[in-house]
Amino acid sequence: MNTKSLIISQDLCGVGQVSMGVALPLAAGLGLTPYVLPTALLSSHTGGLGANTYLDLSSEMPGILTHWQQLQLQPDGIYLGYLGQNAALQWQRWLPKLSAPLVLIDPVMADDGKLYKGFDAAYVETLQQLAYRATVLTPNITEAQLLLDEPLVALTEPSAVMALAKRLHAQFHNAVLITGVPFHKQIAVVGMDASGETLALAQPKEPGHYFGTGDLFAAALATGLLKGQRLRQAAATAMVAARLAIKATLAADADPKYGLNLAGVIPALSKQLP
Ligand code: PXL
Repeated sequence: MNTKSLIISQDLCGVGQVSMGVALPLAAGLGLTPYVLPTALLSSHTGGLGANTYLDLSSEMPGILTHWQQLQLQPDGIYLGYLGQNAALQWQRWLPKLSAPLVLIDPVMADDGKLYKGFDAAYVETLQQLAYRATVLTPNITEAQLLLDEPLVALTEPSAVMALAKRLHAQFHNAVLITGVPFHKQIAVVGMDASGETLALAQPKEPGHYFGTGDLFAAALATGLLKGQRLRQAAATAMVAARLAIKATLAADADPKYGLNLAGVIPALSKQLP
């Protein structure tokens, strides 16, 4: 098969386009072959749209993955985002049984010093175990601190964030990109590649909070890497994707709780990617 294949495993939210709702159109629209493994079905994301439903789909995962093994799919990449505790435990069992050159884990569980609704210390521990199997990790600052059992403090100095990325790299031996790093009036991604070479990229920050931006960043990063970009280049591509989507959301005057406007992202990225 010429096209690269990517297992995408995270939740599917009916309203509030985040996680699978972002990753699937992006990966498919850019020509990857997605293998879709939803971990939960929610009426909406959990970030302030009211009383969301939550159907845990983790009990389906062993059957699905067993079938995929029979198909001998040999994915080029595996991308894990928001999972939920039971699905994270399934991945702890299943990741060692699969092999893929790219294993991108976005340890979605917290932001701004707080765990998201529904997550607890046991979830943090499971994600710490999973992180050892990642080839690329994309936490925000809070998630990076949780992965390292460090106090959840705001970091304002880029050097402190770089030091955090170095500690993650030393602990988990993979490429690390810490996302959403505030840097004056900009927003930065700070980290290092698998060999320990550092990188820091910044771009202007739009005011406000945009749901799904981290998910879009991770999905675009996975796509860029599978299409042969180096980490720095793929991170730059993913930052452009996030900025374009935020600008389109702003231009449409849409409530950002309902997710990002992806209309311009796929044409723009397909020009940058082979
Ligand atoms: O965008 C991250 C995310 C993914 N999945 C669910 C969420 C969120 C953030 O709120 O609630 C269910």
